[in-house]
Amino acid sequence: MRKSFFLTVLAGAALLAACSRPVPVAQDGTDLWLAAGRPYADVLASVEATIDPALPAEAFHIYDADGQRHVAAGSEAGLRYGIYALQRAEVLGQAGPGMDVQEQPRYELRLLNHWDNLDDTVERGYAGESMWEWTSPTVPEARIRQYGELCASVGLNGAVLNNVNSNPLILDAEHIARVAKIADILREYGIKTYLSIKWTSPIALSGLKSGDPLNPQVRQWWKDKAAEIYKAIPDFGGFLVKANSEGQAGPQDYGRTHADGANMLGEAVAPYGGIVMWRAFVYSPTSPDRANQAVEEFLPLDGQFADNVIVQIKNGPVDFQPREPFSPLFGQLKNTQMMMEFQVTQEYLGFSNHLAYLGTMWEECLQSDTYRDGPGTPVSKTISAIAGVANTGQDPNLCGYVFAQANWYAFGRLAWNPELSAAQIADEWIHQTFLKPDGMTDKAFESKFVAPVHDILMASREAVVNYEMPVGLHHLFGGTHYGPAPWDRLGRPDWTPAYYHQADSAGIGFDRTRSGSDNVDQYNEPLASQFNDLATCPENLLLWFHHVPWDYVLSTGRTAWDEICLHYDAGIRQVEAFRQTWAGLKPYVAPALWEETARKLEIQQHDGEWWRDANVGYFQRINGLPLPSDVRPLETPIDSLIFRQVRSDRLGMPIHDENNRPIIDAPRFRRP
Ligand code: GCV
Repeated sequence: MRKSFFLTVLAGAALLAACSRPVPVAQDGTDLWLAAGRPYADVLASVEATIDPALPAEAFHIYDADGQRHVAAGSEAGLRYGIYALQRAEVLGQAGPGMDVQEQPRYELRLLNHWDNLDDTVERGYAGESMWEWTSPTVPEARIRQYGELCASVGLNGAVLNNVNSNPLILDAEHIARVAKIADILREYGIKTYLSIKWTSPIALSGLKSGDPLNPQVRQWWKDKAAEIYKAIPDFGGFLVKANSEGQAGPQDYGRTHADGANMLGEAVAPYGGIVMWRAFVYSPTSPDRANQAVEEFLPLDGQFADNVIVQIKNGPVDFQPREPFSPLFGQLKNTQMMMEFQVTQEYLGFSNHLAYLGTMWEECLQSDTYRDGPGTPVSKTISAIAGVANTGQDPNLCGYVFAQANWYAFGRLAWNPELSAAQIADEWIHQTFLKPDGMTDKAFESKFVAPVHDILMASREAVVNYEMPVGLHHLFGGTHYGPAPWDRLGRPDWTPAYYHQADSAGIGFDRTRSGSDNVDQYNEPLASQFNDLATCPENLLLWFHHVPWDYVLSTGRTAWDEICLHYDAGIRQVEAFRQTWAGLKPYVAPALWEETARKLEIQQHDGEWWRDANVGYFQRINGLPLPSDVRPLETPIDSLIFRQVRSDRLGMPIHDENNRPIIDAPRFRRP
């Protein structure tokens, strides 16, 4: 009797446990952050929607009145943003009775830049071939519609379809007709279409002898081309231009300035309301400091650009590194419209293999005070537009990795409102992307799943900085931009890590102080003096601005060498901790997503170990110093890493073995 009673109780408890055990909802990441909300059409049908011309065009107002939810907006686009905002609020549990939210975007231009080539490869793309499928006879309408919805849901309103290293054929009749088809679809989602142009297009397409922006024939050619494009795409946005940069031709080849070139194109598109985005990513191998060059070339032109020209500036002065100070141009140009260029695709942060949430990096940049108009002039207030280099491709989940989707989302949200915190955006993204398991309370989901994933996201960028290039080190990459190559000192100096780390037996770091390249003086006071002085320079930028002896003591009481070693080790420990956390999250995530992330995190850890072993091992060869006692020994001796890089596939994706370790056998670097 007693025994059967216990058996019954046990069986009951087991049943209860089974019933209350969460059951993950099947999902595979192909819905991105629109996974959790009600379908757009349902949300729209459930409200009283009105266009109110009194509101700014892209603004919306969600409110309750007369027992009914209303969404009023200044235009169809504004209404779409309002409906998506409501959908998001519903997912976040912020759409209860009495909801009253009014918003409008901070910047008028919120664009993605696609570095997609006409042969369907994507420069720095890690999610498969071009999502536009240039080589296919038809345009991929379903994918473009999905892209349109995703962009609109976070408020993006423009897309540059092709690579800034542009192929002139993008402007031939055949491609203009194809671009028009894409533009017709994107328009339905409030997205304007733009193109990157090649400076020498008049020569390549029509046999002109010159590309001189002051040559009347060249000017007419661009006017005629603009007329042809606008005939096919009446609301065409305009041109993005990479000129006199990394081998691309430009107006300087004809003795003219960036302003001459940009204004010539500006004049061609002005009659149609078009704009020109002129990139400030310029540097030549002969200058003593690549970080100085954008200011050197663009400051003298301040005030010379036409009204419909905007200068597009990368967030940092070098090139999308895991950590850079903000580009000093943001604090220097006062009479030029400026546009931020962030990189959503993770060219330098582990491609679509590493979990690196970039919201924190962009927040750091946008909120940096430039002191341009006195204290309280953050980068976000010096710019009037924003662009992100896209991380999309043909992969079914569009980004190659579910966690890479967070960066597209974060970029869109910050483009809409640069005051949003990276933490809030991370929280939104998790709730919208991952479906709550069946049989799990909201409270349990928050504490057991959302909170730990949030913590991983928020720590992830710093982990990458730690295991790739801590304490202000930068550009230690090999040619693939995936993996370390601190030994590389052959070829064009400013394309080699040795140019950036300047390590020798005495010390390490790039001297950008007043006794070095004087990059510090491109910043406004008090930043210039703060960066210049070792005692006040932020230590996470120490080796960006200073060359210090290996035994220089930081505020932690440790030497520069020990600090470098410690950070490398800490980065790997962080990724180990992410893996451990993720292992515990298995009961709450669909198997497909859990497996993918578990594998990617393992790759990330192994890659991190490679970064540490290569960099620490190499610097140790130079300084002969032992590792500090509290960091773990290196795993792979430097002799088997030096002068080697990872094997890559046709699209440039690194290859890992069956144990998720990078295959590092491709020789690239000849011994000096
Ligand atoms: C599109 C870096 C990248 C290049 C890129 C360039 C740019 O150098 O490695 O792939 O070219 O930036 O932004 O123009």
